[in-house]
Amino acid sequence: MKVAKTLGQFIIEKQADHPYAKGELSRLLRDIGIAAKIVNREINKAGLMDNIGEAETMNVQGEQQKKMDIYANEQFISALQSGGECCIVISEENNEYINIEGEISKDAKYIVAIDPLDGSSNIDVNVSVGTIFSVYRRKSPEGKVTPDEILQKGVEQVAAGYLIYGSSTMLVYTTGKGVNGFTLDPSIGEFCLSHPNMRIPEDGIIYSINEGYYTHFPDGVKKYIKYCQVEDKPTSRPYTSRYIGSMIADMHRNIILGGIYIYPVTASAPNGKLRLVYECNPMAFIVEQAGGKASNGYQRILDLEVTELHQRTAIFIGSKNMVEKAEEMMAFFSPQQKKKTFEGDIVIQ
Ligand code: P6P
Repeated sequence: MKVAKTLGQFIIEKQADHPYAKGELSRLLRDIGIAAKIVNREINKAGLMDNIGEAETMNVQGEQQKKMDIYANEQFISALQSGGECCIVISEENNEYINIEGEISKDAKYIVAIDPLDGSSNIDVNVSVGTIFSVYRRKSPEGKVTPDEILQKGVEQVAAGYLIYGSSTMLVYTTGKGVNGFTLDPSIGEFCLSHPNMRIPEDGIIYSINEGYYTHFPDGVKKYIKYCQVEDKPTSRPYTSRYIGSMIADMHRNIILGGIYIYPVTASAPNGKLRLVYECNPMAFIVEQAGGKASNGYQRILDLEVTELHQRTAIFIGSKNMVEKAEEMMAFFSPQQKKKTFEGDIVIQ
């Protein structure tokens, strides 16, 4: 029986892809893998320990934190701190970015943005959840980190990935040379290569959106949903609606089978719900590397200006042809609002 390649072996093998990296990025990915195994262990025991349910705290978004949100955040920050390759952590669970002080991190050249546990409210009902991470290089390796190093566009990412804690635990990541998936083998405690060179089908028959908000959607989204529901054999419609309420679970399925995930602007989320820096940018990098597409309905996610750590955006992400059809509907039925600022510039809303 062929022995599966471990994450560590794969990273070292691929190190040659990054001549500038003298192993630092490899070690950073290893550190993330270690924290993921620890978080996975706790999630698998959720319910047996006093680790599910609400914590007494709110996160920066004013959302009730779950005990596992805090635990996962602590584990990833601790692993990055002790690994020494990361100097700044941006986390959904922390209002400000975290400066990783300390002797071993003083020359660190990477900035990590992380959603430690996306969809954590699903843990209490045993639905798959995930961790999302994004890696940037410092622009100036010496001196104090500057704001423009923190708010880099998605197109500047050097790596991005997600963990899905599901029926099996997987790590899926890219460093800009394709997407590879690793499944945790609990018997040896190693992530092993199980999904080499992942590609998302250009077409799919699955659309993922919370139709409960239908009345509040932009007309372009409403028209796209109706397009998905119309009978049309040559285009395999009607499509199938699948929405788990955990983006990582929906996205992982859609990457493997084909599909589109949409979280548009709604009345309660006028700028969208998902965050650009540690949810949409990393997922967009991965999906593009797998041959898919990701936009806010009008513009490529990876090109969006980053103006604040926790900014939100609408997202249309998945199979290339499905995203392009949705963008077509948005352009026609919900044309991007353009307004002149008092300087006379055109501002796109
Ligand atoms: P709604 C989880 O909170 C999350 O960020 C995504 O993982 C998920 O797809 C979405 O929000 C669910 O939001 O408004 O449909 O409950």
